Amino acid sequence: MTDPRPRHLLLAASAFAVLMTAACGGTTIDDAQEEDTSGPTGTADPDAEIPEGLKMDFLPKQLNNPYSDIVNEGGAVAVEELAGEFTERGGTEPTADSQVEYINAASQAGSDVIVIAANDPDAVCPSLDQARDNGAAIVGYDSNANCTDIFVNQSSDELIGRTLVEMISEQIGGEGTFAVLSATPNATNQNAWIAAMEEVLAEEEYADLELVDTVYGNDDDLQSFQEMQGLMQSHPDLDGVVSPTTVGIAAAARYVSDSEYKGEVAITGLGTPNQMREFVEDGTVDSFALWNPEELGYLAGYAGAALSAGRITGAEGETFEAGDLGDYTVEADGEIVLGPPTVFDADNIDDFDF
Ligand code: RAM
Repeated sequence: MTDPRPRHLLLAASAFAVLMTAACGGTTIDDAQEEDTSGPTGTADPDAEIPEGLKMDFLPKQLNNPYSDIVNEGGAVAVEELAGEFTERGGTEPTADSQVEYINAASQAGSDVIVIAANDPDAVCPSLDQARDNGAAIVGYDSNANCTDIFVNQSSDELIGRTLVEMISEQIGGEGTFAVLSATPNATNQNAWIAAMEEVLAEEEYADLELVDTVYGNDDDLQSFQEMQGLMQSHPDLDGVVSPTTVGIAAAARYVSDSEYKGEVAITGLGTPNQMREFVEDGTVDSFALWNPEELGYLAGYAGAALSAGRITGAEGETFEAGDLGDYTVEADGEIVLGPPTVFDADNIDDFDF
C-alpha cells in the first residue's frame, strides 16, 4: 500500500520525527482565569518541548465532506510528525449539536488539543470551555468559534471576499446580477466571506454588480443542487452564482453543465481542483479559487501542538515553526493565516491534485 500522505509532507515527516522527548503537562491553561478563558494566557516559551503522545482531536464541520477529508489528512501528517495521537471526530451533518457531543467525548478522553471547524460561533462554546477547563488547548480551523485560543484561517477573510468578487465580476463582464450559494446559515467562515464580499461590492468599481440572493445548501450535495435549481427558477435572468463552499460549487456546476444555462450562467467560488476539473474541461466553469486544504490541517496541527506545549499563547507577534511549511506568526486576535488563495482555470488546473 502506498503511504496516503502527500509527497511534499512526507519529506518532512522523517526530518521532524526527532522532535519528541519526555512527556510533561501539555497545556498552558491558567486555571485561575475563570470566565472567558479564550485568548492568550501565561507567557510563551518558544523553546518549550512538545511532549510525546499529545492527544489531538480534529473536529471538522462534518465527516463526509471531501474538503475536510483532505484537511484532516494534513492534520494527521502533522500529528504523526509530532509523535502525537490523532483522532478525527464528527457526525455526517454539519450541525453544532452534533459537534457538542464530539467535543464532550474528546474532553472525556483527555484531549490535549481540540481542533475544530465550528458550525456555529457560539453554540459550541460551553462545551469547548469545559474541555479547556479539563486541560485542552482550543484551536479553530476553517470556521472559527468565539471561544477558541487561536484560529488557523485558510486566508484572510478580506482576501477571500475580494477574490470571489473579482472572479464573478470578470466572468460576467463587470455588470449584472449574481447570487450566493452558501453552506450552512450559521457557519462563521461562510458568513465572514459573504460579509467581506459585500464590503468589496460597495467599491465604485463594482457598482454595476448586484448580489440579489443568498441561499444555503447546507454542504449537502443534493440540497445544494436543488438550491441551484431553485435560484434559476426564482431569477431566470441571473448572470452568475458564487458558491464559497466546495460542496456547493461542485453541485452548482453539475446542475448548470447539464442545463440550458450552460455558457449563460457563470459559476465560480471555492472548490477543489479534483472536483471541478470536469466542469472546467466542459466549459461550465472559467475559474474558481482555493488554498491547499491539506496544508490547512497540517498548519493547524503544528499550531495546536505549539499552543498546548506553551511555545505560543495566542498573543499577536508570537512565532512558531510549522514543520515543512516553515515559520508562522500569530496575528491580531490569535489568527494564524495559511496564505493567499490560488485561482484555478483551464491553464493551471492540471498542476493540482487535491
Ligand atoms: C466547504 C466547507 C468549508 C469551506 C470550504 C471552502 O467544504 O464549507 O468550511 O472552507 O468549503
